[in-house]
Amino acid sequence: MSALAQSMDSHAAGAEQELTDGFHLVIDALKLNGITTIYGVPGIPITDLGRMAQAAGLRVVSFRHEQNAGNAAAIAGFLTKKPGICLTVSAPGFLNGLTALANATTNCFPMILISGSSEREIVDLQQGDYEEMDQLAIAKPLCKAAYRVLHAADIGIGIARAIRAAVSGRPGGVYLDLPAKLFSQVMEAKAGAKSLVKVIDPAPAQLPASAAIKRALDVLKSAKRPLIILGKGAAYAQADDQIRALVEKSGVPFLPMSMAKGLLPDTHPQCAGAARSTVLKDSDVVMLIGARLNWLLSHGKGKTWGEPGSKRFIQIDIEPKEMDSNIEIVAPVVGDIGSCVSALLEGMGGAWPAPPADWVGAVKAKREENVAKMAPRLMKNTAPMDFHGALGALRTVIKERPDAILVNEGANTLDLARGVIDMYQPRKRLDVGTWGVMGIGMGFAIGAAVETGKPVLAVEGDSAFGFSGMEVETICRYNLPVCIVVFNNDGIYRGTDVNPTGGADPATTVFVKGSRYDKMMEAFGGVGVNATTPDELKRAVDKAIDSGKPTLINAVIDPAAGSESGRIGNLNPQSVLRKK
Ligand code: ADP
Ligand code: TZD
Ligand code: MG
Repeated sequence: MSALAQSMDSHAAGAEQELTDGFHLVIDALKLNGITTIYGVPGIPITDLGRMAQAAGLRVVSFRHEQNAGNAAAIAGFLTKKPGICLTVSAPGFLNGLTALANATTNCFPMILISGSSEREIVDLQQGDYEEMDQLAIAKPLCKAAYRVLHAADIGIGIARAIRAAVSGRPGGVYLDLPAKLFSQVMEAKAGAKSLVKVIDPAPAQLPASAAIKRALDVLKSAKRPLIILGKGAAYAQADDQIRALVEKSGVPFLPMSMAKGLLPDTHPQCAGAARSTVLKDSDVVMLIGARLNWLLSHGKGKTWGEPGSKRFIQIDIEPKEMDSNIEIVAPVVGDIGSCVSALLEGMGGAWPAPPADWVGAVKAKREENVAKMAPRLMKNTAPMDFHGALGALRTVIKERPDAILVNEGANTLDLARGVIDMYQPRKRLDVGTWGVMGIGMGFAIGAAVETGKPVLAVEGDSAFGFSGMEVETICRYNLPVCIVVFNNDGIYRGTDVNPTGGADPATTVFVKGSRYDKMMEAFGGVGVNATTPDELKRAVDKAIDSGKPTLINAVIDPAAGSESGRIGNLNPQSVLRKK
C-alpha cells in the first residue's frame, strides 16, 4: 500500500484510535500558519507529501527544475511578507534548490526550502544511501537558519521556528531538513494536533529609539542638498503610504533602487531616477530606506559619490549590523521601516522646511534634460530593433497597464529596461537583485502570477532566458497569464563575436543565429510570435495581456547593439595582454 493510501486509511472513521503521521502533520502545520502554496519538484521521499498537500487544498505548483521552484518561492516571500515554500527531494534536488535559497537570503526575501533527506544512520556513517548527503551541514552557511526534525511530535515546532526565522528581523532563507522516515512516523491524532504551533506575530514590529529619530531629523534638516534612496527593503515592508507621506512632506528628491521603482511613480515630480549620477555626486545628506551601501551603490564612496567626505548618511534598516558596513553612518535608525518612517513623520510635526530651491531646481533641470535626450531613441521603429526602440514599446505597455508585473533579467536587456521602463506601483518590478543572478526569470514570473493573479511581462535577454526557459511548459500547464519577451541578439551582450582562432567552434559569447524562441512556447500549446519591429512587439504584448494566454515573443534585436556587460562593464576585468 502506498504511503498515501496507508495514511488515508489510518485517518478513516472507525479506526480504533485515530492516528496521524508526519505527512499530515507537515501539511497541517503549514495550513495552520496560513501557507497556501508550495512550489517544488516531486520525487523520493516527498512525492506523497505533494499529492497529499494538493488533496488538502494547498496549491502545489510543480516545476521542471528546483532552482526555478525556489525562485518562485523566494519572490512569493518578497511579494507577500509570508515565507515562500519550496519543496525538493534529497541531494541533487536539494542542491538545485539551494542556489535559490542562498539568493533569497542575499536579497532578504523570506523563504523556506523543505527538502526530504536520506536516513541519518546511513548518512552519518557514509554508507551510501540513495541520494545520500549531509544536507543540513551544507545548507547552514548559505541561509539564515537551518533546522532538522527527527520526530513527528516536533514537526509543529520545526515549522514554527522556520517561519519565524524567515520573516522576523532581516528576512531571509531557511532550510528545513525532513528525513524520509519522519513522514511515515505515526502518532495519536489528538496529540499531533496539539503539537502544532500557530506562530503569533511572526515578524514583530521593531520600534526605533526616539533619540535615533531625533538625530536623523536633525541631520536631514541641516541638509543643503538632501536625497532619499529607496531600496527593495522599503518595497518589501509594505509601508507604501507612510513612505510616500515622508517623501512628499520632506520635499526631498528620491532615487529608487531597481526593485523599489514604483513605490512612488517614476513620473513623480520628486523622482530623481533620470538624474541618478547628479544626485549621487552632488547630494550632501543621503537617507537610505531599506537599501544597502553595497556594490550597487558603489559602497557609498569613490567617484560616483563626489568629493570624499562630502556626504552624511542616515540609514533606516532592521539589521543593526548593516550600519557602518561600508562607510560611516551618522544617523543610524534601526527598526522596521513601517515603524521608523511613522516615527520620522511624527517627529517632523506639522510643518517641515522645504529643501533649498536651487537644489530641487537643479535636480529637476537635469532630469528633464536626460528625459528629453532619451525620448527620440525610444521612438525608433526599425528592423532589426535596437534595445531602445524595443524598450520604448514596452515602456508604453507598462504605462497603459501599471498593474502588470515586470520581471527582468539579462545584461543590456536588464540595465536598459531598468532605466527606460517607468514603474507606477509598488512591488511591480522584479529582477536579478543583489547578486545580478541570471535564472530568476521564469521562477519569478510564475511566482508572481500565482501569488497576485496579475498579468506578468517577463523581459529576458536570450542568455538569461536560457537559464530557466524549460519552465514555459509549467507556464502552459498552469495556464498562467505570463508574456515573455526574449530580446534575441544572438548572444551574451552581443551576437557578433567570432572565434579568435578562426576555428569551427563559435565564439564563447554567441548562440545559434536567428533562433526562434517563440517556437518553444508553441511546443506546449502557448502562443508564439516573432516580432521584428517595435510596433509588432507592442501589438503582440497587448494581445498576450488581453488574452491572458501564455505567450512568448521572440524580439529580433540587432546583434551589434549591446555593450559588454551592459552598464557594469567597469566591473569586468579584461586582460591587457589579450590579442585583439
Ligand atoms: P536594494 O538592492 O534595493 O538597494 P538591499 O537588498 O540592498 O536593497 O537592501 C534591503 C535592506 O532592507 C536590507 O538591509 C534589509 O535588512 C532591509 N529590510 C528588509 N525588510 C525590512 C523592514 N521590514 N524594515 C527595515 N528594513 C528592512
Ligand atoms: N551565470 C549566472 C547564474 N549569473 C550571471 N550573472 C552570469 C552567469 C553572467 N552573466 C551576466 O552577468 S549577464 C549574462 C550572463 C551569462 C547574460 C547576458 O546576456 P543576455 O543579455 O542575452 O541575457 P544581453 O541583452 O544580450 O546583454
Ligand atoms: Mg543577449
